Amino acid sequence: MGVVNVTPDSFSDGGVHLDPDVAAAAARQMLEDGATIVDVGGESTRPGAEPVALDEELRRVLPVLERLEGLPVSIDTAKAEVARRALALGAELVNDVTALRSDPEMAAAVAERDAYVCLMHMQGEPRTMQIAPAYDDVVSDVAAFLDARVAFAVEAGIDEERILLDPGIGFGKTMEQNFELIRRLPELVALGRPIVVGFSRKSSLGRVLGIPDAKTGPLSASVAAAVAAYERGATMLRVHDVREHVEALTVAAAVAG
Ligand code: HH2
Repeated sequence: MGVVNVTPDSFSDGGVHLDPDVAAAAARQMLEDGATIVDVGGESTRPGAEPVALDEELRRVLPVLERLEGLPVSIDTAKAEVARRALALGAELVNDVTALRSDPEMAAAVAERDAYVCLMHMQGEPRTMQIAPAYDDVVSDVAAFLDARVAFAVEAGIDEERILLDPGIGFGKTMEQNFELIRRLPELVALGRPIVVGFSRKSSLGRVLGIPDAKTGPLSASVAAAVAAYERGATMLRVHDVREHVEALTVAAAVAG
């Protein structure tokens, strides 16, 4: 999954794709480079981010979605109206980092179109989530949360076969907790739904390299995290640098046989 952030403030690529022509061209390049789908988002969820109003989010993403009609697109949003408009323009997947908790209309928006949905774990909310993340056991807690969100989604009329799950790397987690989630990924795979992992460029990848106040991590570290997640059962890797990840994952798949 290639990341196309149409925002001024995303943590690693804010402002890069604000022009819809530039964003659409980047998305097409990602698909050419081997992405299965591109994830278009108009609201940053980086630590400390402030929410974006509906009108502004629509203004950012709709021109990009219009330019990508007919191509495999995911919409990264927590707002049902944004999801509805994206699905009407052909998006196939709704990537909701709040796992259907933020907008009471979101589950219906997904169900009425029989769309795919990615349910992600987050402790707290972006503005404050990195202040003091706390768990009994991070992996069991995330697994229990995701299991409960699947039950909620199915109850709301979403076909279980359409659901993907994501541990939410960096969303209310310390560096150690992020790495533990990858180490013990098989415990999330055991939930029975495909697992999405988004470790690309995240700050834990800079911190583990010895930069305590890193805001991002380098490409080499992103690729290592993606391969480690793949080897532990991840189905989809959400990444900014598609070509390099496709190359690395092709090799990892060849080794796996
Ligand atoms: N991470 C980000 C945003 N959306 N969605 C899923 N399913 N999983 C993730 O790990 C994930 C996500 C944050 O990364 P990015 O989109 O690059 O930054 P920002 O939120 O600052 O736009």
